[in-house]
Amino acid sequence: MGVQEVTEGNQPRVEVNILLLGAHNVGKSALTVRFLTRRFIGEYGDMESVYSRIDTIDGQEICFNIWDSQFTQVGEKSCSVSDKQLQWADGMILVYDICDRSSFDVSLQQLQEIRRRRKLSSVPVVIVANKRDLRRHRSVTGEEGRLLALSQRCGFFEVSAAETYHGVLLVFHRLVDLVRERRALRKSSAGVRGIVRSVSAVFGKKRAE
Ligand SMILES: Nc1nc2c(ncn2[C@@H]2O[C@H](COP(=O)(O)OP(=O)(O)O)[C@@H](O)[C@H]2O)c(=O)[nH]1
Ligand SMILES: [Mg+2]
Repeated sequence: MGVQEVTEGNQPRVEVNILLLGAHNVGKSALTVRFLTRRFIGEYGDMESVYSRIDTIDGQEICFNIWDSQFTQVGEKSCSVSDKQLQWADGMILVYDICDRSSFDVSLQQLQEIRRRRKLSSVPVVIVANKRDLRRHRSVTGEEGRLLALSQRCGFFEVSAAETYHGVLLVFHRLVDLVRERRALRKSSAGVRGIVRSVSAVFGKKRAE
């Protein structure tokens, strides 16, 4: 897990591994490319890859490692998120297409799968409703997306990878905030556990007498 690699300003660079999930054709690659290059190119092919980009946010260097995954599901009940992906990711972006109802179902299913398999170290998730520019053909309302996010403690954004860079940028930055909050929380609770342990080591004996 990665807060390492000292940079010039003495502030350690923060590494954040972000996994994009969601059904086929929802715009995972479009969102990734938009974030990396600020551009929308239209056709992306079916490449699966991990990309990196370094940004400075509030004086802190952040290295985004982005895994643009491909949706594969063999059988009805088989897993669509691999163990490797689950272990690798510090945070996830779950994408669906607002015009494709079945892609919304896939994101619900993937979310349940993630929550079930990474129960002990729950991972921050941001749900992204993409293709907002096509809202005339919408089949999933904003409320449905927002409710799903609320019920599962996820962030939520409705965006258009085709139309704007800014909305996409917000998604990635929000996820990084959540990941860093989670790390700080884990660190401070580990600290408290350490104090409790040393206090018990000193007083434990007395208490046991
Ligand atoms: N209108 C519109 N089309 C989009 C948007 N995002 C992606 N697409 C298109 O949807 C198709 C699938 O996108 P892609 O990124 O390859 O989806 P992936 O399979 O989830 O990686 C491509 O033809 C994209 O140009 C969007 O926000 N609006
Ligand atoms: Mg793709």
